[in-house]
Amino acid sequence: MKKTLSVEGMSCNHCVNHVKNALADLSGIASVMVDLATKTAVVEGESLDDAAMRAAVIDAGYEVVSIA
Ligand SMILES: [Cu+2]
Repeated sequence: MKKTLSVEGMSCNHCVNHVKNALADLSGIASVMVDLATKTAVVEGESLDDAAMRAAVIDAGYEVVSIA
């Protein structure tokens, strides 16, 4: 399964890593790719919990606009 999160608030590579690590720490997530230019995080894994992913990104200090 693969999902794309639209994330607001990232301004540099530090932010990218922060979001990436926050998502990678969640269970069920196999890989995370965060792109600063498109403001997206693409996650792949066995089971992706939208609410958990949203909470992790918010906890890290960023906003999730959508999950598709
Ligand atoms: Cu930053």
